[in-house]
Amino acid sequence: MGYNPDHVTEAFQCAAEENQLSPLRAAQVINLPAEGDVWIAGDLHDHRRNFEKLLHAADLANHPQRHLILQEIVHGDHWDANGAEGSWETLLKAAELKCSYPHQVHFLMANHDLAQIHGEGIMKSGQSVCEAFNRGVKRDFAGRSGIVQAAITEFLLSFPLAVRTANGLFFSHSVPSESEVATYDYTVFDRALTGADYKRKTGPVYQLIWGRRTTPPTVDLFLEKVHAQLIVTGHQPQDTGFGVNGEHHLIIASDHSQGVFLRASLSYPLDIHVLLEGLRKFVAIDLPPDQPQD
Ligand SMILES: [Mn+2]
Repeated sequence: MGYNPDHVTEAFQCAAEENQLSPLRAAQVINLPAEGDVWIAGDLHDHRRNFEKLLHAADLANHPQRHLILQEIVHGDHWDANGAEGSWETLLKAAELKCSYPHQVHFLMANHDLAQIHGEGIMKSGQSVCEAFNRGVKRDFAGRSGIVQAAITEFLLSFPLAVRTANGLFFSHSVPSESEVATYDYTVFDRALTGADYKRKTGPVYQLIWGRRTTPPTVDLFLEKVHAQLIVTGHQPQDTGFGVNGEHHLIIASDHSQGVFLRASLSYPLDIHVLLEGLRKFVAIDLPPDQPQD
């Protein structure tokens, strides 16, 4: 396999530090500058070809005012016969990308990240994806897997909860469920977190990243509380790549070939129609022939 556990550990540690110390970060939120553009993918779930396409198209090296937001990178379809799952490898590529472009690459905390941090069960075909992920790390790092595992946990814990823009966009993995929005603890974005914030069902971090099927009027209330005009989330699967939930909420998915990513200006006025024009399907992106296939 050829991965050096020390180098891998260092890459995850470097990326965690860059996440924590970003000058754009205030508590749990990244505030993007009002110039350039932002590209965001929905849930990736180790879709390696889409990840390569996204990096190729975004061309960060030649667009220093472009920001790229990634979410839910772990837990995909690369399983071996022994039930080990290999998404740590794409997570490493994302960490290396953060180290190479610390001011341009950002992450959003997602529920699969939190499950992996806690080592608790999200099941897929009767198997715990978190245990499968750990088996993948053990398989590939043998006696040194403990230190790699710890660095991965630190990296996932360093993800901010939200990214916002000066022109009214708010990005988070999801929004709290219908019944939670009115009483939600909105201070979670602006302070240091404690164990209680992550707690199953009752913690505001948990509620933010596990919420589903929130109705448009309730999403509007959430937006009012966070002082934003539009929200883009992942989390809810989208067969056609995206879904529009009312006039202010766009949901995107990036874990299949019909998936999409979004490009938006950081300086021009936006509404849902402008946002929709910035969607791009992964099938429309061609990779040079030497790129890895998925
Ligand atoms: Mn999710």
